[in-house]
Amino acid sequence: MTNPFRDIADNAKAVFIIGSNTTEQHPVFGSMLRQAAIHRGLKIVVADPRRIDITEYATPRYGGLHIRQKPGTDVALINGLMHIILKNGWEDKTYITERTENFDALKEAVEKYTPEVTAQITGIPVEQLHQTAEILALNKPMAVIWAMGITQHTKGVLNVMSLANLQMLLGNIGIPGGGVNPLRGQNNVQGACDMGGLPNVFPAYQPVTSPEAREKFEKAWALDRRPTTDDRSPVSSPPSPVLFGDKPGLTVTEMVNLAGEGKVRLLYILGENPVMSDPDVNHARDCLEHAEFIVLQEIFPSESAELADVLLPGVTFAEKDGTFTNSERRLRLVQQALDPVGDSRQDWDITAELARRVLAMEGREPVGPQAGWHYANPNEIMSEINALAPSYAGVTFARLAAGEQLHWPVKSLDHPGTPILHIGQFARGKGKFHACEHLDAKELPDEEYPYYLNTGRVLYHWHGAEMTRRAEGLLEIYPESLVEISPEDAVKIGINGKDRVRVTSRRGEMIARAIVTERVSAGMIFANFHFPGAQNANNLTISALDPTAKIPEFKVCAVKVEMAE
Ligand SMILES: Nc1nc2c(c(=O)[nH]1)N[C@H]1C(S)=C(S)[C@@H](COP(=O)(O)OP(=O)(O)OC[C@H]3O[C@@H](n4cnc5c(=O)[nH]c(N)nc54)[C@H](O)[C@@H]3O)O[C@H]1N2
Ligand SMILES: Nc1nc2c(c(=O)[nH]1)N[C@H]1C(S)=C(S)[C@@H](COP(=O)(O)OP(=O)(O)OC[C@H]3O[C@@H](n4cnc5c(=O)[nH]c(N)nc54)[C@H](O)[C@@H]3O)O[C@H]1N2
Ligand SMILES: [Mo]
Repeated sequence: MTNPFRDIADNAKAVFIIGSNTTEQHPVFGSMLRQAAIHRGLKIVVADPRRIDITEYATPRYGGLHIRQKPGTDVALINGLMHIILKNGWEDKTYITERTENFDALKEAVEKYTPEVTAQITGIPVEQLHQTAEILALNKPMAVIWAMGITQHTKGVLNVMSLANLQMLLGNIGIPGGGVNPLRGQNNVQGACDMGGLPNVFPAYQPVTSPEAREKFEKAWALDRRPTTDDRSPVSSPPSPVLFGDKPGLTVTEMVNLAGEGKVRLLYILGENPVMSDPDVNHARDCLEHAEFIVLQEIFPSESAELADVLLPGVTFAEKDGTFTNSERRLRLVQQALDPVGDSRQDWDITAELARRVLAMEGREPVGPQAGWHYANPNEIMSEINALAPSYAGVTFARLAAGEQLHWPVKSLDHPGTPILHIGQFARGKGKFHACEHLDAKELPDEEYPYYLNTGRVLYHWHGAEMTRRAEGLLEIYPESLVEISPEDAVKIGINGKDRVRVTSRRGEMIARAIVTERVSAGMIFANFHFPGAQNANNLTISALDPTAKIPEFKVCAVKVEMAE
């Protein structure tokens, strides 16, 4: 997020929530927004195919609106809104001139997304498009908020660029109460990305393709060159350091497919449950079965444990010291509250020992000062982070323990952190508009598979639900997978209440109980991936990927629905 939660809740005049089920999936922020609507007149516009809970506050009574697009039509919707904004002269002309470039290309691209064309593609009435554009443009500052409804598409990157276009057009980036605000998912996924848990960057987003970045990390992490069996060089020559490759690695979605082709032979999986969470999971399981060796580091023997050759018991958040970085780039101190259970060990300690053993087996010696994997405690790891990741340079456990609220970049020990990004200037200098065109999703409903399948989560469970299916109270409230079906479609299918339905796609089937609800509109159903086996929506999903981000199209595929018995 460019802006903190509290800043948006206190300072935004309007928010545009697009593809985020905020009150169920980010309940703390969701209730801050709800409070702001009630107490200070924050206007909430929601663009979501489903009537999610936050839409109760996106009504004319609160000065807001809920618009329901067809799944996968967001680029057309956002272009259509920008078309109306430009026609009315509501754009921020000074901001565009001073802070952006490539505006003409954007203008040209949105020209053809007239309200009529946009209504045709998105299914949103023309009148509502006008109302939406007006609320978003005339209430400044306006913050855009999104989550997986925007990113989990084959054009997820185009969706995100379109939202950045909208915010630059309105001059809403780099100001309090505005910004582009993707809500992150897993509690520390932001921190994992910051630390280089991505295939193309070192910690703090320093690209592996950059010679300066590689040189810096080679100095810190280099090993001596491993003598190979055909090495004829004289023994007396000094070992030369192993250089890092300059090619980005694989994303997780690519690894699984390549395992199926025998090109990835070993997988070391930490805290992920692919047998539940991967798209088209029947195919994913086949691929994983092809891998020669799978190591799984977990806190429970999950569904994926059946595929693993070795299980390494890690520890839960309550048994750890360290930091989590949340969605607003704020570092939170995590302090161990419980002793680890049984033979389990700290996740970092397991990984470090594995690394040391591999080094020893290969007879390699660390050359760089930070290459030996000898950490006594998380504090030492944080010192290494301070030295190598510029945006975390000034983050220490001591500062966090003293109660400082540090949003990265924190450039030095006396730097106060950066709650709002891009004030005055963008990281790249001028903000660049990207012209984006609407593209259809990979698989759309047809005669044989007439319904859109939309997938996601519910309030009471967490993904593969290894943790939440162990909580009795939660299971009492939400004991099994439910498939949301509209009242109109329920009549067509012949469902009467909570009957069991069989949902089929080109890739598999799911059998679960229906819940008849106006949360979904006619022609689409919504299912989750919290329960294993036949109840998992990922039996149905498609593994089509966004070409740049390689994120799967979890939000759109085609299915048929019939009574199961
Ligand atoms: N209780 C609970 N909370 C969680 C999680 C959990 O499992 N349980 N998971 C966490 C994680 S890792 C993540 S990533 C986040 C996810 O948080 P969200 O992205 O908010 O959750 P999803 O259920 O994926 O729902 C996305 C929203 O997008 C809408 N949507 C579907 N298709 C489209 C579309 O084409 N366009 C638009 N604009 N919207 C669409 C859906 O109707 C839904 O309201 O939640 C986090 N919080
Ligand atoms: N159909 C569909 N599929 C989806 C999505 C969707 O919207 N629709 N969303 C996708 C998204 S956004 C996400 S983030 C993924 C989530 O997919 P996963 O990451 O596979 O799901 P989790 O259930 O969160 O798995 C985390 C595992 O880590 C373990 N764990 C928890 N804490 C620790 C720890 O401290 N140490 C270790 N070693 N292990 C730990 C838990 O027991 C759990 O089994 O699902 C994706 N799949
Ligand atoms: Mo996520």
